[in-house]
Amino acid sequence: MFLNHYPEFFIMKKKTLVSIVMGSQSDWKTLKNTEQILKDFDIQCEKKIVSAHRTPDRLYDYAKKLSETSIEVVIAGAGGAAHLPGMISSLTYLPVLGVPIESKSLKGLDSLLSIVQMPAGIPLPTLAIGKPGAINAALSAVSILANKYPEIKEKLVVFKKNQTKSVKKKPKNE
Ligand code: RP5
Repeated sequence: MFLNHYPEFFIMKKKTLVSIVMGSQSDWKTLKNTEQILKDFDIQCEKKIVSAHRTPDRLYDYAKKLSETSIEVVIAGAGGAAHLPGMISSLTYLPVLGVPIESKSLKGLDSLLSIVQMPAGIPLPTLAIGKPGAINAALSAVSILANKYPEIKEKLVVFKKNQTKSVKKKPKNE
């Protein structure tokens, strides 16, 4: 009976549903925040380094093979001339969420503009620069998956309620 109500829950437990992909090892300090949120929701994810410019063949292989995997959402982070998320979006039908990494020279404005300014026809929902974007990309993936997996939806509802409760009505004196 329980199985009839939550069939997807049991499938979800075994499957890797999210792929976190980054242009460089240096992006991990931002995207580890994405992984942490997904862990909090018990969502399995994989992590990969794929550079649009340094490893173009790896990028093509990765994106083309996504459809043969259990992945349902891709979170792609890159910095500077950040072409990775857009290229992945152009090569797959899966939803791809872009995280602009805060770059050294331009504080991530370059990353943001490279990711967000996609031509019509290649969708790439783009989050904020840096850690807030990394966290919200994970929560966006949670929202997408919540439409299909009741267990994830329940956790998301609780998360939002707790977040609201945690905001004090008045500031504490310091
Ligand atoms: C991009 O270049 C990466 O996404 C990274 O944010 C940036 C710098 O890479 P590293 O020089 O730190 O490897 O491709």
